[in-house]
Amino acid sequence: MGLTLAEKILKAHTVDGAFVKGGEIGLKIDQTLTQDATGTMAYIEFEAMGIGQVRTERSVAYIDHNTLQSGFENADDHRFIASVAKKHGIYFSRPGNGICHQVHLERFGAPGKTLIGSDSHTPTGGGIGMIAIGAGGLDVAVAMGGGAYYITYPKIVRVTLTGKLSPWVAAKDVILKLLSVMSVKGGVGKIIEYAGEGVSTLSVPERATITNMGAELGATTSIFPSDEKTLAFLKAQGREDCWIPLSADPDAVYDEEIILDLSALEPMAACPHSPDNVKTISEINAEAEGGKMKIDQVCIGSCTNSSLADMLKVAHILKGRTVHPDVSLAVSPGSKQVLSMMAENGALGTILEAGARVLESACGPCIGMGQSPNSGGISLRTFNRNFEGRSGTRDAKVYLVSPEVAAASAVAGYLCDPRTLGEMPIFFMPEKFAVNDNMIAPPASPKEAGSVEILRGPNIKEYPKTAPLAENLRAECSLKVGDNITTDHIMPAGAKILPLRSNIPEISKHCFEVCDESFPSRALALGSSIVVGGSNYGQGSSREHAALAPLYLGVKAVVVKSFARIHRQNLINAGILPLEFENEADYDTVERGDILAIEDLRDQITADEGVVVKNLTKGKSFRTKCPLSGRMKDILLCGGLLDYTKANLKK
Ligand code: MIC
Ligand code: SF4
Repeated sequence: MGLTLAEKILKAHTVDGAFVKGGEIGLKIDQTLTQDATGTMAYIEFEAMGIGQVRTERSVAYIDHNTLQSGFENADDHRFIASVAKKHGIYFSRPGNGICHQVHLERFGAPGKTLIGSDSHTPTGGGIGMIAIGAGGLDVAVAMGGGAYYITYPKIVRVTLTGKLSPWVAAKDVILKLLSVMSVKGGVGKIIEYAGEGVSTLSVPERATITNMGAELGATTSIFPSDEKTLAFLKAQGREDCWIPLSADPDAVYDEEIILDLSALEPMAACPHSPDNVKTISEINAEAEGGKMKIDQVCIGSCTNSSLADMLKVAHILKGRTVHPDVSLAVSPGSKQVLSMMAENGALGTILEAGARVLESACGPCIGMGQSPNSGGISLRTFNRNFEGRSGTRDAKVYLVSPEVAAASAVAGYLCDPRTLGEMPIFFMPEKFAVNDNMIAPPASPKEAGSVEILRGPNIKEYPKTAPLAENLRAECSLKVGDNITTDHIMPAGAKILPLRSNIPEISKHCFEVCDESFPSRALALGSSIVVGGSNYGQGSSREHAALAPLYLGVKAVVVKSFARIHRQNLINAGILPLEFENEADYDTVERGDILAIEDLRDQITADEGVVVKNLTKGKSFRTKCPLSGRMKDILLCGGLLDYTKANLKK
């Protein structure tokens, strides 16, 4: 039986566990990436493990999220990461060099390699034929130390692309369509593998837009074959040496197949407040007053849509036009390379002339670092997430669209189908890109590493206290939330809170504040408590702070209908028990304030037969599932991955 493309790479990297569906496999990791918002904590953890030099082929630390320096905190974190990188053999991409996923694709990604990154959009690398997976910072720290990264052998979904995109229809519309078919939880436990004749019609940046937003499907990762298009991309970057052809065997067996006809797609948008709430532009306008949805803001950029090709499309649409007087247009090119090339070829001038506000090459508005919309504002964004409040304005309405829709709408002042602009401009991509890695600082040589001093600012605090899993647990339900709770609900980001990423006691004061402002003080006062939630709990980002803040606040267990992959792993890594209702109806029987008890917890975890939770207030019991591999059990029993790793290193 042949192998799928993903299976080929997974198999070549499996160093632990049997290569069987549903089992846990440990993967050798070739490359890692971190960004600054998760990186400070990841490097605090790396340091706590006491490992010297990284043991990967390539590890890169990017500064791209917390670039608004409205106090000393972010600058101190940047300096800390720079010094750790220099000391431990990690390449350091300086602030201004661009968004981690865009830069990694341009300068480091390679077909057939494995990459894990402390950011959920790491699967962007799948656009170039890598197995690239988002993970918590602690998992990345372990991989940097040479440890395997563990995943459940996923189901493999073949998405067969037929036909060819029509003019003005974009890669963004492909992934929006898939989100409308599969939903934000449809990809959990799956790898999405693209195949079919439509693949060769898509460039690497287009493929990367699609694999990037595979994160929104909840998928473990997404991957495209490595072909002539991949070679052309690598050649343009002067990196053709790392190209290898890669595709599935003709007799590969898939768990599911979805057929998507590219020719049948039309411009679409994900409506507030979920990436899978997808409608066509014409449907949305038809529902709006006067048949046109007026807009207040347009933001173009993010790791999803900030390539040179995206920027050139935008420039062509804006050429000779002016941004509508009621609209604020912000453009953030994805990397220094993209921005320099735009400056050289005149696209930057065109965009400026049209009235755009050009921002630095960073995440910026995508993570609420500035550009929050006006009250109740309608913002069109080429980004990947439109969760409530993420933009920094709680009552804003964010629509996710392609660069084509974004630019056309910025000029029109309302949500505009770009097909109304007539012929699509034709332009050619340069064969060679401007390569200048002067903003990527190499690490010190192993000889000099010893004398590199780690520079720590006063905002950098230690990892929260952990303890081995208790024998018996008796705790109050401190919070009950509904379905699809995102990590942006659990641990909000934005310009005010992000500077606290290396200070768990302070950042914890904002935990769950979107749902219930009194939660942090209540949980802290209780000392230990349990959170109850619905399905797809913890979807979205990889931020382990959504587990570390609850850990600090004394949350011992989270009982939900189902979990998102990375967040569940982050809870285990933090030593917090992730339980799932065996019977979802039991969710309705628990209320905030109920006293819950679990007896013989360690034995129940070891026995692997589920965990019984007694609701002492209601005088009832319910059963929960907690499927764990042997390794995961040991991690939980130890009190988390940090303690587990330290204990194993001692051995
Ligand atoms: C995001 O897009 O939500 C982030 C910010 O990039 C996160 C990481 C973080 O919270 O620092 C992610 O996607 O993992
Ligand atoms: Fe940055 Fe936004 Fe991409 Fe996250 S989704 S890495 S915040 S650009």
